[in-house]
Amino acid sequence: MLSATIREDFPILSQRMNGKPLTYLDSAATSQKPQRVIDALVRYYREYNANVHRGIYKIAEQATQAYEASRVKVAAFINAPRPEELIFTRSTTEAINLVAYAWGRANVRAGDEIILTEMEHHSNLVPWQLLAAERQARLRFVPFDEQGMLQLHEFDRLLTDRTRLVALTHQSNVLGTINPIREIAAKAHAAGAKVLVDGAQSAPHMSVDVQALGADFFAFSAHKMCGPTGAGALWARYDILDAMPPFQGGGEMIMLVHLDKTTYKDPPYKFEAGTPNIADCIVWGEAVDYLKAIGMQAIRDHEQRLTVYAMRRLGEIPGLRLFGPESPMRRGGALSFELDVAHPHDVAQVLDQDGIAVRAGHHCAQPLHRALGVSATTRASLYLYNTEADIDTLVAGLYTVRNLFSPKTATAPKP
Ligand code: 7TS
Repeated sequence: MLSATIREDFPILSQRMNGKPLTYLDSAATSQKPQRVIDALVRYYREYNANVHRGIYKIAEQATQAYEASRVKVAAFINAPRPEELIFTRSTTEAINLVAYAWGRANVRAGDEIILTEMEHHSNLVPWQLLAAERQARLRFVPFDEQGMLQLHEFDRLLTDRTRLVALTHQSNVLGTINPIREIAAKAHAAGAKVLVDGAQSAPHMSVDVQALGADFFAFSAHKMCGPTGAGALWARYDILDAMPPFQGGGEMIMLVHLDKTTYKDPPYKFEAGTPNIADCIVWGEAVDYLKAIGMQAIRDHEQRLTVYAMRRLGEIPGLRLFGPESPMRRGGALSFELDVAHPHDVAQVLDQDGIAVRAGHHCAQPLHRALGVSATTRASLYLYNTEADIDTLVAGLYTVRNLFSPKTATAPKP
């Protein structure tokens, strides 16, 4: 059980929104930050702000040490075999673009195929479209069924000796589906393909072991796991990184520069051109310490219990259709739904008046919504600081929406 005082770690949760206590249910978009993460950010700027890997004065060494210590923590968080395999980026989006640009251009040729799924976030779709157009490669898509589960027989059919890469999300940001990465990776490797896992929605919510998953690339963001915005990472196996050409060129990624040619540093520095996002990368380590102290299994268990409760309570609301797997074992706490009487944007707007923060729209997954046959959904997404009381507030808010848009069929939540 998570401690009941966890909410107190997050100062924003005691704020009011539109005169009501804030009920924050949009952690799939970004998580809130505990006080110690906020403090660590201020401490960096107040006490040891300096560029990394260059100064030989005291605070520059302190900043470099903290930056590299954070790399070690973030790498260990996903059980990476070596910290040098973890490249700091701006976000999941930048990490995936790094792979598409640097690895993709060196390894994908005309006629090659990349397998994605129909449930991808645009950041694990558009970079591959750009690469495929440039290389005359072909994208193939694994569909999902009415339960929001990938149709693995279709994956088996699409996987051939032309497949260079299988790139898919670990956990869907809309359906909540947790995909069977280990099984997919084993098959992909047997076919000679590499596997990229979009971990933006899994790393914050479950214990991740990139070695056990069998991934070759794993991308994730600090801001969805209690860390700051503007920091993310790409993990990849060292041999793959070592063979990859750089992504961006510039300072700090070089060994020797002549006017006509340059030799590069070893990974990870080869892929970290220019001054990195020092402050936020350092503070990400603080967020990792915070999550680890609570325990990722405890967080997963808490969210699973809350998801069961939320699914039951949402299921009581007339005209509400929830998407994604019915089994809480197969999903995380992203709860996307439609309500027959109101458009998702209207739902979110009415909820906002009650201090409830949810997201409405396509959640950067337009093809997924097309496959569901809807243009938009309302999404409530859970994290460690949410409680049953938040769900009750959401459910009461949804009855308000119902009764506002359909007064003739006015109903009330069950006591
Ligand atoms: N992949 C998945 C599965 C995501 O959910 C997101 C962000 C990203 C990639 C991109 O992460 P970023 O940190 O680079 O932006 N998802 C969401 C969302 O669902 N609502 O806002 C952002």
